[in-house]
Amino acid sequence: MRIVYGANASPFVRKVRVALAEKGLDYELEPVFPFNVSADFKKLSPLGKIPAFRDGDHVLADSSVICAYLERRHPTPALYPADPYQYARALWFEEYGDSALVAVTGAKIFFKKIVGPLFMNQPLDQAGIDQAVAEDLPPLFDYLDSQLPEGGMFAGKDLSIGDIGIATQLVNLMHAGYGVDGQRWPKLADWVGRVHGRPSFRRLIDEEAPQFRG
Ligand SMILES: N[C@@H](CCC(=O)N[C@@H](CS)C(=O)NCC(=O)O)C(=O)O
Repeated sequence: MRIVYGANASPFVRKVRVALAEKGLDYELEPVFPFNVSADFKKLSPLGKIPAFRDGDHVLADSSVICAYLERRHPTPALYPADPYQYARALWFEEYGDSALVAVTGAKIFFKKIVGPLFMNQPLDQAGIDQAVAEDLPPLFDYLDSQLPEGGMFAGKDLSIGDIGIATQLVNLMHAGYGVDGQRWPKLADWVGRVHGRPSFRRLIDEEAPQFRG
């Protein structure tokens, strides 16, 4: 029995769920809201962060660790390229999503627009959000657009963990009401449409969206 522990709005939980879906693996989602987690949850995730994962007797934390485990345990379809350089690029873009991108799309936009006001009774900081959208996002999108081949993926020709790691952060951006301007970043906008259109992402986006309309 596989269990993903976490909230479906988390980009890191979504990264694991998309990897599971791409590999055709079933699982249950056990809801855990981050921040002030229980002592029992910290036995699964010592840093108290979501996601955690159970595969029978095996327990893991951290989306990157969980995805790497899934790849070794269920190698096909591969989400990590065989070519050494493309493999490293896939890891790089996963890391870029997990660090640089989430710092803006997560902390400065999704959290301020959705999590704080809707779930934590915090006032809306629209000026802070506007500033992040106008000043912090464009350099990240400039870089990402520059790294994509026309009609392609971030690391080799097939979907990889690098694509999933970037695309999952952009789902949160979309839930907050923002997107990638196709006039300014045409390759990135085209790529995000293709990746978010895959059944693995589409199903989760449709599941998550209703809770943010409000
Ligand atoms: N490196 C971790 C990051 C996970 C993470 O930051 N999750 C957030 C929710 S999106 C969390 O649990 N935050 C609570 C906290 O930092 O205490 C991973 O990839 O799983």
